[in-house]
Amino acid sequence: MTDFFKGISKLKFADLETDDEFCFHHYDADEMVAGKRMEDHLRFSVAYWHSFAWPGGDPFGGQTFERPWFSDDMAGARLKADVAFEMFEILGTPYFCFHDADVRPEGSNFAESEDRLKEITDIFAAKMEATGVKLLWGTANLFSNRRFMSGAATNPDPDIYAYSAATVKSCMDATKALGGENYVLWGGREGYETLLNTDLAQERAQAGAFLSRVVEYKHKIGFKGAILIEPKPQEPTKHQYDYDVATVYGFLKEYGLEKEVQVNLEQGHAILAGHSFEHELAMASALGIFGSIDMNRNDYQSGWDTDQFPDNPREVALAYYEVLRAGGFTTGGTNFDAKLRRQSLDPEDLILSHVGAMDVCARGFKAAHAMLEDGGLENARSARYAGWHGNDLASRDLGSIHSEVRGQAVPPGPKSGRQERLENYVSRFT
Ligand code: XUL
Ligand code: CO
Repeated sequence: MTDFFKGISKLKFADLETDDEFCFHHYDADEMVAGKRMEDHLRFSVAYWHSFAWPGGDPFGGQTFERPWFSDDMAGARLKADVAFEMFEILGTPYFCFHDADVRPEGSNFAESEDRLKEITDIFAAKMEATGVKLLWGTANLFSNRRFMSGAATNPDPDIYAYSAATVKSCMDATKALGGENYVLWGGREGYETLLNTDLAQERAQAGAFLSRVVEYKHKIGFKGAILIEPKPQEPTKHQYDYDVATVYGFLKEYGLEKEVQVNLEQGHAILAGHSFEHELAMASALGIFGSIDMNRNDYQSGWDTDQFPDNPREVALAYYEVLRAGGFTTGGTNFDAKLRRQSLDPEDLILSHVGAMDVCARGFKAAHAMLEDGGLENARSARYAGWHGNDLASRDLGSIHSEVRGQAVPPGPKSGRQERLENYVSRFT
């Protein structure tokens, strides 16, 4: 045991009556909803990078956090792993996610970096066995190191493509070794800063080839998890190729990968793309590529990806409503890709930020389930499209439709969309 979280023991579900901060008020892992435990519905996951690797910088200032494991050696990486698993146990979060760069210091060359990743993978395996904590997804950090400044798969330099491919292989190997349920690709630098130096067609072809090789490798090693792309429109690049769900779907179709790859959707990324989170979820579900979620919010004023813990039950309810309509999670889960504000220095902040997020998610999830069970929205939706049920109009030619419409004595009139009534309905649950 480290002493980082000293004095904080495993959190329990209490109830709304207590004002004790160090317990859950809405999230009861064992509560049964629709025949399934809340823990198994929500599948919470802690993001290793934000909680344990992020130093607290912003564009105007550097590190604010001082953590005992912040060093560039393996001793720091091992201590970090100890603290991370202590936090998972305190929170009772069943999953975590990581990038290679979060968990091991960079080596002097690829081989040394990979050997270090393997050493940490073995440490994780033992800790996962001892605690029962599982890996929701693994991923490669192909964006922080300066070698990736002009892209990874889409870099103009083939040597960087090769380095990226080797890195993804090593991270897929680590993810498989740890029984990871998904492998995520977030293309932070797969985009451009200026069109003036960019060959879009070339970069797109490189991205397509890269993803095809990833899918081939998945099958070669027998990785049973899902491959997920995480869309984001921009930041850090001016334009990112995996802009949003619709864009990713077009790309997958072009390379014949729409049955092989799904999406990991992040609330803040949806907002940056000019969508709501529920839009992205509904779109992914409609296209059959919904996979998993990063449940964090953006500040609506700042216009960048602030990665804050969710705090809005209504927004969360609308998101989980779409998750439930899509059938709930299979390999996916609720990953908090969220970081503390840089003034939140205390170990307690790390715990309580997650407690609040888990409670808000539980509240939102239960509201979403109640709405779906009540059926108010689905009945209204179904009634709205009732005219299409059993109707062959869409397969008829324009000429036959034209003759029919010409014969109408009275043209069809508009019908209310009843938006406010539906919003009022949602307010009854949230
Ligand atoms: C960046 C982001 C990443 C991915 C994993 O905006 O969301 O942390 O989730 O690389
Ligand atoms: Co994310």
